Amino acid sequence: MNSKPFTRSKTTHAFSTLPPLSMDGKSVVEDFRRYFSRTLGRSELNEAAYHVYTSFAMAWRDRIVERWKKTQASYDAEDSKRTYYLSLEFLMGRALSNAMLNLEETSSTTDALQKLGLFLEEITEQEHDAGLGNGGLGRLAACFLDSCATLQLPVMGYGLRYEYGMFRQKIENGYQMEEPDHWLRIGNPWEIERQEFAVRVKFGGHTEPYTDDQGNTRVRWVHSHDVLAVPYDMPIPGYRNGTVNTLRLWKSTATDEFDLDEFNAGSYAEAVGEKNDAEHITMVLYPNDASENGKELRLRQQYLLASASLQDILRHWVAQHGNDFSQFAEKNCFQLNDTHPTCSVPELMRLLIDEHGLNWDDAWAITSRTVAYTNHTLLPEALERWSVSMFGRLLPRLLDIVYEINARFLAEVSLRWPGDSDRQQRMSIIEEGPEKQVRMAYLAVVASMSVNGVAELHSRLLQQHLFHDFYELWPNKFNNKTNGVTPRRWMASSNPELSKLITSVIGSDWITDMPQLRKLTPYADDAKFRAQWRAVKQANKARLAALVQKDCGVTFDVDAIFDIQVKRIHEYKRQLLNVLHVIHLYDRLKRGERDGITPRCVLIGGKAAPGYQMAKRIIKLVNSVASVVNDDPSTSELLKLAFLPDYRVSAMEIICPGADLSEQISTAGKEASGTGNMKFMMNGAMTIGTLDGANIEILEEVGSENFFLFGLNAEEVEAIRGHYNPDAIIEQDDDLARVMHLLECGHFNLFEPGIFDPIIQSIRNPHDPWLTAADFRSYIDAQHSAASAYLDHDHWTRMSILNTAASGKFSSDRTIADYNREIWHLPNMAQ
Ligand code: 26Q
Repeated sequence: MNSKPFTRSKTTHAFSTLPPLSMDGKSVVEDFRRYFSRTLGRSELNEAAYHVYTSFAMAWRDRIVERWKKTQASYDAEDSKRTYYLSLEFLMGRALSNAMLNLEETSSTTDALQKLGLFLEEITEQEHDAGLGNGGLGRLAACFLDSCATLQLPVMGYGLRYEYGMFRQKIENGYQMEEPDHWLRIGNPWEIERQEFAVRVKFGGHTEPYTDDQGNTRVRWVHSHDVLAVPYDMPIPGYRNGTVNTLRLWKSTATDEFDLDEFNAGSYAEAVGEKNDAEHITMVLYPNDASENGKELRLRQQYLLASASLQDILRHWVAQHGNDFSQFAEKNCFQLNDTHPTCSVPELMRLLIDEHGLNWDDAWAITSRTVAYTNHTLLPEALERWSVSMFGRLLPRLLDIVYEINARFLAEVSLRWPGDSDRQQRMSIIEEGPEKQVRMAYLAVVASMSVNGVAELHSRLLQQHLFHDFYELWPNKFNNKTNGVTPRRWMASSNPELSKLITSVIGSDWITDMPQLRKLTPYADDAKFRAQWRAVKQANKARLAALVQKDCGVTFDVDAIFDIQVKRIHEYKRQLLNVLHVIHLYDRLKRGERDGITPRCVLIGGKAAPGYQMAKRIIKLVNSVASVVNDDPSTSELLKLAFLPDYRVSAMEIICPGADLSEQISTAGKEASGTGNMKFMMNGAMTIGTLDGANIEILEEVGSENFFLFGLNAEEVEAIRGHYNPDAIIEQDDDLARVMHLLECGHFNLFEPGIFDPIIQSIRNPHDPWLTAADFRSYIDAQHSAASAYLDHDHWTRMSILNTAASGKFSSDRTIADYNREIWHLPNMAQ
């Protein structure tokens, strides 16, 4: 498939000596005009908003490509160690404003555009979000790439180029509707197709032994149905440092050989049908952020990513080092983003043994020293398992290898704990039972040199529960890497006014050195600074209110407290608890209680997995309560509730700067980390939250006087199970009883009787895993404290400043520095 190089290589040399492009705004805009009128062939600026965006992006892309080539050439020349971040999801959002921020100041471009009557904001608005992820895990991968490039680390992302990203969410009659997100339809100026690096990936067929030239018995994988994986590269620019890293996304296509037998038999359509099957693999992102267990197409996606990426990496290795793998483990690291890319373990073994002739022990020494695994969940339903029969049918050679890994591993277990057959069964990578399963998390743990959770509590729970047996065997493998988010996108780019204000007092170094934000602490006592801070917050609230008006038709008053919960809809995240609080406030207002009530605007947003009925029902409840509350003239002055449709990265860029109160209210022990909590904190929101995930570390950094804490902790949650009695709690709590009564009498669903019965039952269920009723009282009390605190604007603004000042730990630069210091050991590659 490789295209032929030109024979006269002097031509290539000629390109590397092109003069650098000017960064002056005028010359960027000149290039933009050339792309618009000559390359895209358009003439009227005002009739072609999308083409304006594309040609402007192309002008910036040129400037990135120069730096990109240089960076990659320097990595090759230095032959430094590299890390590959393997992930089924990269939730990149928009690229243009990020590219402009990271490359250079943008003011001169803004001026040059204005001379043409164009506004930068209108242009950037044209870009479609790259929504190639579900939520936290996918966005984390995107923040990590930004930090790796900013820290000048040789890290490359590998993922899938889904034709359709995360579905678009519409709300009809209060219900979620899903629409396909064909984000590539109008083209993507940020990707470069690399046909020349396409690779073949095998599926199906079977394995057979054979004897090679040297008389060794080996195995080959035959009669497979192959597909072609074609890479598309996206540039990842670091913050003003000349580094541009790569995100390589695979698209599946058919190989060019049609099935000749079928073709000759006249089955043209069947032969072409096979082409379709191949193209289906990367057609769509699975929209579940917990589980969609056992779907064959999902396993095909996972293997395509693993196989294509590893072949690509090994090709590059062989081009540089020949077939000598003695230094491979010193020079390469694979970070697995959850178990989704864990096929990489048996696939690396297969490639090293079957394709490169290594023996088992040498291949295992390489694999087990290069792979590292990050876990993102404790929820049992989210742990990946594949039926052995499907796995073997689709990936027969990999199943052989998984069995061999397991046999050798169990031998090690029985050496350590002789005769403990219980433990062997518990730890086996293959789960026995009527339908045998491959436990992907165990495979990842066994093969990895490092296993990490994503916040202190989460990592501790992994060691004490999910992976306890493994922790006893290999305590040193286990570690924590508390998540972080990039301050470039989540402050500098999305909150320019706050960034300017911060920079005016402490300088701009905080953008790449977030702990410097601590220097803001004394300014919390400075009345003038507080006034400026509040003015910025009010302006950001106005921007958010405009979005809510446009997308929900609900009017938010910027003087009210903006109380916000945006994240995937999940029972463990307890959007339901939030709604119960809104109903409680509504009830109090209806009872005529007005004294000391703080005007409040509550915003909830997020997508439910299309098959998750309870989550969809919760969305309906939010919308039903919203229409009652907002339409009631006796409450709507003081209380508003809106459900924001189609929550996505670009919406969060407007939401988090405008938030006063950040809802982080999951049942303790269930949210691995959370990352939205960090974005809100940086932008000066106060958190109302449980002792869960990274909330605990946020509380530690900011102090309990600047955080609204409530609820059971993780130990208490486990201790209460077995004697939890929600009916008794409801009976003893007047406020909760009244809220339940409003729900149960159908006040919010007069025309659709019974639709909320499953929700009511879940609250009253003694086996409710999320313990909604248990935390109701302390949640209401914490909300009450927040509301009172908000009435004292000066005090609130003080706390807001202190939250930003304490948020330095939650930069993904710190997280990546931790990964690098303790796992990857990559050199800094200043350009
Ligand atoms: C699994 C099997 C089949 C199809 C889909 C999936 C699947 C896809 C996505 C399972 C899980 C996910 C995503 C999980 C996720 O986003 N977890 C979140 O990760 C964040 C980053 O570490 C944490 O902050 C959150 O706490 C965690 O919920």
